[in-house]
Amino acid sequence: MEMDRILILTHNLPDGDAIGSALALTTGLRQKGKTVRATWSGELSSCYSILTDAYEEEDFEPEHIISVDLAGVHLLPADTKKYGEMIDLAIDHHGTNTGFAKESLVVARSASCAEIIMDVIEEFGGTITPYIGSCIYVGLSTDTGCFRFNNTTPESHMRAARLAMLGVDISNLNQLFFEQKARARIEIERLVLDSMEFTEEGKICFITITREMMDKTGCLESDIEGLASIPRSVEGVEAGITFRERPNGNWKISVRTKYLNAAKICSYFGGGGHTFAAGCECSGDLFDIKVAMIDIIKREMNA
Ligand SMILES: [Mn+2]
Repeated sequence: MEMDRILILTHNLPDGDAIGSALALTTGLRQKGKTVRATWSGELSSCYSILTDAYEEEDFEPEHIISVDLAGVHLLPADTKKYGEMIDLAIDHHGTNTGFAKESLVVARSASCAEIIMDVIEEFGGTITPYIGSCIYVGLSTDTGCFRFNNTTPESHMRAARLAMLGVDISNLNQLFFEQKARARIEIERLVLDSMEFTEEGKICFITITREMMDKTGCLESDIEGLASIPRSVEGVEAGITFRERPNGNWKISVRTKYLNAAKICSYFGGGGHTFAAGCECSGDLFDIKVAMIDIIKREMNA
C-alpha cells in the first residue's frame, strides 16, 4: 500500500454506510501512519455524532483518491465532482458500479460497503478498534435495515458477531440508529404516511416527500434516511416507490421491491442500484413520472 495523502470520497446524501465506510477506512489508514481525510456533504442527523465527533480533520493537498460506497461519479456531491476523473481506487458493493476508478474493489454480494472495508483494514494489518468497529457496524446495520433486508448474508451476521466481541456497543448503536428518532423525523413520517397512494390492486405503493414537508418539519436530508422502506412494508405491495423532491425541483426516486428487479426498473430512468433497492432521478411533472413508472413496473410484473 504505497498510497499516501489520501482523500476519501463518498456519495451525495450520505447514508450510514457511506459515513461508516469513510470514517472506518480513514481511521484504519491513519493507524498505518497515512495522511488521510474523509469528506462528505451536508449536515448529518444527530445520531452520527457518535462517529463524527471523534473524527479529526486534516488539511493537505491530496495525492490519491479513494471512493467508498460510490456507484458512479454522477453521484458525487457538487464539491467533490472535480475529483471524479481522478479516483485511484473504488471500494463498493453496488453491482452497477460503472468502473470509473483506475482500480476497483467491488463486491456486489456484500450487503454493505462497510463489510468490505472491514476486510480491507484487516488485510493491510490494521486493528479493528471499538471506534472503527462502530463505524463498520453503523454501515452494516443501516444498509441491512438492522439485518432484516434480504441483502443480509451469513457473513453480515458473522462480522457483526466479531464486532461485538471486539468491544462494539451494539445495543447502544441499535438504540441510536433504529429506536431513537428525531422529533422532526416522526413529524415527517406523519405527513409521508398521509401522502401514501396505492395502484394496481395495492401492488404498487407511492409515497411523496416534498420540500414543503421538509421545511415544515425541519428535517435534514439525513433525517429522512430509511423512509423509502415504508411503502414496501405494506402487506401486498410488490413495488414501493418513494418520490423525494430535490432542492432543484427534480424528483429523486427510490424503488424497493420484493421480487421484481428494482435496478432494472430504475435503469429505464437512467438510474440503477441493487436488485431489490435501487434509485433514479427525474425532472418534470410528478404525475407524468408516476404514470411512466407504473407502466414500467407493470411491464416487469408481466415479464
Ligand atoms: Mn451501501
